[in-house]
Order: sequence, then C-alpha cells, then structure tokens
Amino acid sequence: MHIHSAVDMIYPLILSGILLHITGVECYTGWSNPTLTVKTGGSVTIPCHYDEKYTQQKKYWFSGTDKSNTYTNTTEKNLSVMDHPDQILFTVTMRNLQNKHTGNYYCVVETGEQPPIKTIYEPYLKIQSAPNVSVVSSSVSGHEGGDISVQCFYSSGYKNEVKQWCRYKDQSCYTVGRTNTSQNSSVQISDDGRGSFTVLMTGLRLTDSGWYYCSAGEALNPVQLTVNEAEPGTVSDKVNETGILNDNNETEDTVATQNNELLTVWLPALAALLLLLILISVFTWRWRRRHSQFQLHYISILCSDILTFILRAQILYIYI
Ligand SMILES: *[C@@H]1O[C@H](CO)[C@@H](O)[C@H](O)[C@H]1NC(C)=O
Ligand SMILES: *[C@@H]1O[C@H](CO)[C@@H](O)[C@H](O)[C@H]1NC(C)=O
Ligand SMILES: *[C@@H]1O[C@H](CO)[C@@H](O)[C@H](O)[C@H]1NC(C)=O
Ligand SMILES: *[C@@H]1O[C@H](CO)[C@@H](O)[C@H](O)[C@H]1NC(C)=O
Ligand SMILES: *[C@@H]1O[C@H](CO)[C@@H](O)[C@H](O)[C@H]1NC(C)=O
Ligand SMILES: *[C@@H]1O[C@H](CO)[C@@H](O)[C@H](O)[C@H]1NC(C)=O
Ligand SMILES: CC(=O)N[C@H]1CO[C@H](CO)[C@@H](O)[C@@H]1O
Repeated sequence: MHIHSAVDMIYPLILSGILLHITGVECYTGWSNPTLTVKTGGSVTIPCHYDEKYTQQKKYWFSGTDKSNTYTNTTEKNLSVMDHPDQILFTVTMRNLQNKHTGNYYCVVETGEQPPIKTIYEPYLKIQSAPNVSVVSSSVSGHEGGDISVQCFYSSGYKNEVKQWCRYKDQSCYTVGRTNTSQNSSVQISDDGRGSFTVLMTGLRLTDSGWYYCSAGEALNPVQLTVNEAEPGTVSDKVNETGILNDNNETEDTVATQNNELLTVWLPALAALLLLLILISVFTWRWRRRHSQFQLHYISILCSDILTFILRAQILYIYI
C-alpha cells in the first residue's frame, strides 16, 4: 500500500534531526515536540496547517513508528488523512490507538521546489492508560455573537505547569493567570487548581472558527471550533441592538415588532381613553341630577370606579 522510496522515508527524519539539533542548540532548556497523549483504544484528530502556496501540492502523514506515509484524501479503517484546501490544512484521524503507535509523526508537504519536502508539524503521540490533557469533546460549535466554553482536564503532575489555550493557525495563546492587555477580553481562561481549566470565548465571530488546543506543559489536546452564522432574528438582532443599525431595510422582524407594539401599547391606551370618556359622561349626568344631595357619596363611587378601571387596564396589559 505505502510504496515509496527510501529517500521519502528518510527525509522527514533527517529534517527533524536537523531541526532538533538546531533548536537543541538555540534553546537548550526544555523545548520538546508537542505531545498528544491518547487513551489506549482511543482516537485523535490532528490538524496540519500548511502555507497557502502549497494548496495544490501533495501532502502526506509520515509515521515514525512504522515508517509509512499516507497521502491526503486516504481513508482507511484506523487512519484517514483529509485535505481541506479551503481551510489551508489537512487533518489526520487515527483510531484504535495502541501502545505500539507511540512515537513521532510528521505532516509533510511535497513543495515542488527546494527543498523538495517540508515538515510542517511533528507531534509526538503517546498512547497510555489515561491522557494527561483531555477534553470532553474535541469538537465544539457556537453561533456568531454567542459564547462557547471548553473544559480542559489535566493530570495531577501538571498542576504547576503553564496552562494555555492556543490557536494552531497563528500560534496565538491565552495563558492561565496572565491578565495582560496583550490578551483579549473576549477569551477568558481560569484554572480551578484541581485538575481542570475552563476557556470561555465570548462574542464569537465567524473568523474564530478553526483548530485550537488546550495545553498543560508540553501535553496538548486539539479542539475544533466551528462558528455558525447567526440565525436571523436571534443573535444578530442582539448584536445590532447594542450597535448602530447600519441597514434601514425594514425586515419582517421590525414589522413584527411594530405589530406587537400596536397590541401592547396603543390598544390598551385607546380602551383607557374610551372608558374615561364614559366615566366622565356618567359622572356629569349624575352630578346634574343629584347635584346637591349625595355629592360626597358619588365622588367616592367615582373614585372606586377609576381604581377598578386602572386595575383592569393593568390586567389587560399583562394579559396581552
Ligand atoms: C482532497 O479533497 C479535497 C476536498 O474534498 C479536495 O479539495 C482536494 O482537491 C483533494 N486533493 C486531492 C489531492 O485529491
Ligand atoms: C485497526 O485497529 C485495530 C485495533 O488496534 C486492529 O485490530 C485492526 O487490525 C486495525 N485495522 C486495520 C485495517 O489496520
Ligand atoms: C501522564 O499520565 C500518565 C498516565 O496516566 C501518568 O503516569 C503520568 O504521571 C502523567 N504525567 C504527569 C506529569 O502527570
Ligand atoms: C504581557 O504578556 C506578554 C507575554 O504574554 C509579556 O511579554 C508582556 O511583558 C506582558 N505585559 C505586561 C504589561 O505585563
Ligand atoms: C480582541 O479581539 C477582537 C475581536 O476578536 C479584535 O477586534 C481585537 O483586535 C482584539 N484585540 C487584541 C488586543 O488582540
Ligand atoms: C431587505 O431585506 C430582505 C430580507 O431581509 C431582502 O430580501 C431584501 O433584498 C432587502 N432589500 C434591500 C433593499 O436591501
Ligand atoms: C439589520 C442590520 O443592521 N443588520 C446588521 C447586523 O449586524 C451585522 C454585523 O454586526 C451586520 O452585518 C448586519 O448588516
């Protein structure tokens, strides 16, 4: 199935060897590959972001453990590698992971230039009894203008490690306990100190869609975020209520609002006016007939009439 030359196999290894060597020299203290810890028998999906100029080029997933490569748009039982040129990335899904799958992996692009291949991502996969960093669901979705929250669990050994929520695309991160103007208030991240931290993203925008990861120390877990377009009449209206209406097109919603206004405000007001007129005419009629005798008595009746009217009008208003 995986027919390839020895050069193909060896290239990513040489490249990563050089890379490791260089980084080993440049930053001696604690640089390591991103580590994805996966539960035995579990599965994982990994995004490999490539440069836009490689959209048309061939890409593959190289396994350091069995020295095989799998080109994009391959679907096997336990492995699928799918290109998503619209998102400028390909995804690798591995299922039924076992201990023997522990090792280094490489996302590789055949550049069509010099050097002929380029390793764009090289995660280390560790299959173990329980993951060190995990999420309940590696795929979350929200609506434009809405919120999402993601809870990331970490094992006890990571209690004092740096915890982050990062975006793959530009490697921008939000860090627990760092409230700093360079961090955005639309993302809040808080650690309970007892094994999980929660990321809250508010005021979602369509451009927030994409791949993120939770990390504690070197261990990380990918999460895909999908932001759907706001449904008309719900979230977008909320957004526009706070802002300036930049569209004087009278939509069905505004018409409906006006109908509602007619029912709740103008109808009771009209009824109130009518009732008041009736009351006044009744009062004047009574006044003229028995002006002298029961003046005080009628004034009190009138008062109670007005009171019941007000109560009724209120009930009517609430009912509508
Ligand atoms: C792989 O699939 C994607 C989307 O289905 C498509 O755009 C792309 O051209 C395919 N790539 C290859 C090499 O077939
Ligand atoms: C998929 O993984 C399971 C469990 O490791 C294994 O038994 C099976 O042979 C694998 N299937 C393929 C097609 O590799
Ligand atoms: C990572 O998880 C493994 C397996 O559960 C555990 O043995 C190890 O101690 C964990 N590492 C840390 C730093 O917590
Ligand atoms: C904000 O955080 C960045 C790194 O995240 C750091 O370089 C910078 O010094 C911080 N600024 C302040 C004012 O704390
Ligand atoms: C914060 O996010 C908003 C919307 O996502 C963006 O417009 C703004 O530039 C960001 N600010 C910083 C400092 O990143
Ligand atoms: C007004 O809005 C409706 C539906 O929202 C749309 O079909 C119509 O094209 C709009 N008209 C203008 C002039 O924008
Ligand atoms: C009717 C209206 O003003 N719609 C606007 C609501 O806000 C979104 C973005 O905030 C605009 O794209 C709509 O045109």
